[in-house]
Amino acid sequence: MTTQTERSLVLVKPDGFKRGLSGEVLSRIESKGYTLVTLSIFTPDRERLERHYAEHQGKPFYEPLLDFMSSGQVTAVVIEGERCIEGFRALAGATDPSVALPGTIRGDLGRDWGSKVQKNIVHGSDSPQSSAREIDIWFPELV
Ligand code: DAT
Ligand code: MG
Repeated sequence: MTTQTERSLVLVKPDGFKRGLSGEVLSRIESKGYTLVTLSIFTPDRERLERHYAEHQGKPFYEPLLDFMSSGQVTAVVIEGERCIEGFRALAGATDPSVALPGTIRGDLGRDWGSKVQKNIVHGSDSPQSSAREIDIWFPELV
């Protein structure tokens, strides 16, 4: 069986960036064997975040999510490697950091802070379709 090289969009969210965890996240990605394609640090604006999180529009955590994600700098990264989309999701762990397994980024480094949105350190694309869509949003020059 052969698998195609994939790319995934990874974000170190404002909570992770503020706590100085970008290097830790990048280190886990590189230690796993994936490569870094490109990286950028900036505070995302609402328009970009509305596109990125379109699937969540209308959910109770949507507005808190946009407020949180636009509250500070993120490290946006494109990673590459065979099956890196599911591989990074496995490194990241479950969405809720209280139940994310120890050994995962969210399980080791995240916790509940009592806010309306879960602050869980990282984002990773969840499918090849999402990855293509998200890389176009965050790094249009790569597409
Ligand atoms: P993931 O980031 O694991 O792909 P998601 O796409 O379902 O999760 O949701 C996007 C983000 O929104 C998630 O990282 C944290 C937040 N979130 C999701 N579900 C939530 C909930 N039920 N309550 C609070 N925040 C939530
Ligand atoms: Mg998601």
